[in-house]
Amino acid sequence: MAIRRPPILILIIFLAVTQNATADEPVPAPWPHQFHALLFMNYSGSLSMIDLWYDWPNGRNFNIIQEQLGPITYDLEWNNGTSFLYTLDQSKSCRSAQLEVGILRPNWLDGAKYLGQQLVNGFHCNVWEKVDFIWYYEDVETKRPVQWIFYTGREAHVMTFEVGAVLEDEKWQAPVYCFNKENKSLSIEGNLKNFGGYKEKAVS
Ligand SMILES: *[C@@H]1O[C@H](CO)[C@@H](O)[C@H](O)[C@H]1NC(C)=O
Ligand SMILES: *[C@@H]1O[C@H](CO)[C@@H](O)[C@H](O)[C@H]1NC(C)=O
Ligand SMILES: CC(=O)N[C@H]1CO[C@H](CO)[C@@H](O)[C@@H]1O
Repeated sequence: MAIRRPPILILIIFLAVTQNATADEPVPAPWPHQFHALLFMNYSGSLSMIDLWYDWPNGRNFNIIQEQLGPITYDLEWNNGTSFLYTLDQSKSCRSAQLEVGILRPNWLDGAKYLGQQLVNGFHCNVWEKVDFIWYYEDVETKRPVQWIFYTGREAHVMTFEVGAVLEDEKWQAPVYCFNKENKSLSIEGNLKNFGGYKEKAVS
């Protein structure tokens, strides 16, 4: 079910973007079309590690979430809006969702509001804020992301950032029980929700 943006909204977005783009302010680097990152996550002291595989040309995005001393959750998103959230353990849990938008576009940070520079964990960063939803910190010199923080306080610290790395096709196959209607035990939490909220704001 596609959402049609009314023309007036497009005009408002256009004005907001052009207004922000003053000549001397830096803009965030677009995301590389394919990359692998290891993220150290902290949500009010609840820690996890995320293996993030972003793959724009193939229209897919994967978050493999290791909770501290806990389970691994696989959060697989396709650009057609279908998402699968599953485990590969005994519980064989899987939940799928149909979102109105696909994965983040490489230029999803376009129009972010520049907030200046800040020293973050020893990295000299440019800082932007996007739709009161996410604060994004990028290394001034290398243009690599250093961290992003959601409005909920959930922090992602970028530990590695391998441009061009691609996960093999067979790893993107959701398990067979994802296509069985009775497996609904996982709730849509964690990372899916994080960017899901951003995307809802971006289209609404
Ligand atoms: C995680 O964040 C909390 C604040 O929400 C902070 O007190 C704690 O030190 C952080 N833990 C780590 C390991 O960074
Ligand atoms: C979206 O693509 C995935 C992967 O090819 C597929 O499993 C899923 O059924 C598709 N969803 C829709 C709504 O077509
Ligand atoms: C939680 C749950 O219902 N799990 C079931 C998912 O489906 C597989 C078979 O495909 C069952 O073995 C699990 O018990």
